[in-house]
Amino acid sequence: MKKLLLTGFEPFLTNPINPTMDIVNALDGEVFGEYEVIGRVLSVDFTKGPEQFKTLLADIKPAMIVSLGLAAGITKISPERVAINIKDGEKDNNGVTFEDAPIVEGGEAAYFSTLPIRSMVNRLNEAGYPATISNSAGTYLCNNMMYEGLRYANLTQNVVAGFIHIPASFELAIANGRIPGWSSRDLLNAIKLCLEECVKN
Ligand code: PCA
Repeated sequence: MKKLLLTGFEPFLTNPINPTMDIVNALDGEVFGEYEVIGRVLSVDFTKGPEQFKTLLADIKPAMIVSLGLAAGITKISPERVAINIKDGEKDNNGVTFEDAPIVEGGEAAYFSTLPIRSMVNRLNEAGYPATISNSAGTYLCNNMMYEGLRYANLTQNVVAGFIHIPASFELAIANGRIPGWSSRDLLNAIKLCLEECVKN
């Protein structure tokens, strides 16, 4: 059976919870079409995170890579359109920051997602879930992992990759106090619908 690597992230910055963890743990071992999901949680660390991700890619040899990240404050499930070759912004969980730095020295400026981002948004909207395509994954760890996934997909035959940002869960919204949230059940259901669309193509 083909492998679908589904990644999430640990908590970071001011977020004591990362709802992507529960989703990837819940879907680990599930089957979607011809794919078995391998769910894994990555460190929010510019050194460790990409290393863990590359080790998983080498070990699992996935045919599909779907990475999830929390974007605290958004209200809609947001499949990302593009990853750019830049690291910049806030401290990672090891206290490290970058400014205007490339992820890969001399690498491609950007990669477009090869997941069916429009179909995912349409499917979610039809199911009653707010969703939209996002045109920037930022310049933090999420963009970094999306870039690495698409770089791998570009260097490897028959691999597709991409990234989906999700809103906070109710639990995180309560802990934070200033951001909107979704129920964990709806977040999980929405990602299941996204994966159903991904495995159709
Ligand atoms: N979101 C962050 C990194 C980890 C996560 O879940 C981001 O959007 O870059």
